[in-house]
Amino acid sequence: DTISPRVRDRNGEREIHIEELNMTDDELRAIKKIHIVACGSAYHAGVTGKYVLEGLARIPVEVDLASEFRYRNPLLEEGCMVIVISQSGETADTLAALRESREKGFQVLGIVNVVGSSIAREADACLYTWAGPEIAVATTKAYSAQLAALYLLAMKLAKVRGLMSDREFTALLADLKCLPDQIELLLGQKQKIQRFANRYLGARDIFFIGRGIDYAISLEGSLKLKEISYVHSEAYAAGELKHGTISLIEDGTLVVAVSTQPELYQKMISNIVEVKARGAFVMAVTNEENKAVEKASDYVVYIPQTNPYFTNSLAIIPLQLFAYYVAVGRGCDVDKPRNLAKSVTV
Ligand code: F1P
Repeated sequence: DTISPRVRDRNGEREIHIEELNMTDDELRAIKKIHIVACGSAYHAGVTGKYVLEGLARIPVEVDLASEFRYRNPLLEEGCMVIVISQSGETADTLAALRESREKGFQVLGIVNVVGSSIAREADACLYTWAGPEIAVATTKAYSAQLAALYLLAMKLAKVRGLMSDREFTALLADLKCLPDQIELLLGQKQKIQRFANRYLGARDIFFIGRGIDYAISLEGSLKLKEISYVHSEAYAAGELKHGTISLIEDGTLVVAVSTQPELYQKMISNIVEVKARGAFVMAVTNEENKAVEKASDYVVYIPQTNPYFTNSLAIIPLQLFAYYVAVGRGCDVDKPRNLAKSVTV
């Protein structure tokens, strides 16, 4: 049940191991609902987690910003497990959410990178992401590792709940194990993405749209761009466009359309057509088989074939590269984004 979240396990460090959870199958089967609480990129990993956990394990999942959760006296139902996700394990709002949940008698699982951190120590169970100590302020590696941890948890829950056979589990695990090499392949496209990013160094606004799991990745792509390049950016669920957002599209506005879910290809093409009709320039991030999107958009980046539940791990790479090259092109120090701290402890 292991998967390396890293591009390559260069240092021989540890891999995420679902058995580290230390929860029995009966305990896992008793979970009726999951409440994920986190901040920033960890929250975005949680939004992806909601789609994957609900899809594979058929457990209802709510995702909350820790800064909201802690101040609204949240209602947690019996049988609910709280999952807090945090790279540092020290984020004040996330830690407060953990403490409040435990005080109310709920079991808390931490998905944490820093060993021995407050969240790791205080959670009832902990799944370490083992993304290494050299974490950037604008999380990239830890985010990928958080996704891998959530996939594994969803698969484990699906298996103990009798929703996934051993064969299906093994097949999904094989797809997971391909991700590091597929990420390497995507990194090979960095020059192409740099050339594209260079056209947008002076952009005023950049929008990201997607549906379902692609909405989750749009949120993270937009955050990465904002935090390291200081270009204003928003992410929208593509179906929300016509409820107001469409008025923000002007001639030449870049819209990044993420479309990795085959059952939603057609819907996304309609959204691409809608924004193009208002003058947008559309960069699509999609699967190779989705040739129709190539016709509908102005620029395409393809991601390698994987299970639809895992596409965020691949689609995030071109979005991170895009944010990186816009930032570098604008002369920003990507390692020290202004006003941001590696962990927010107050
Ligand atoms: C949460 C977070 C990071 C972000 C930045 C500020 O931290 O929002 O996602 O990149 O470092 O804090 P954590 O709880 O995951 O440590």
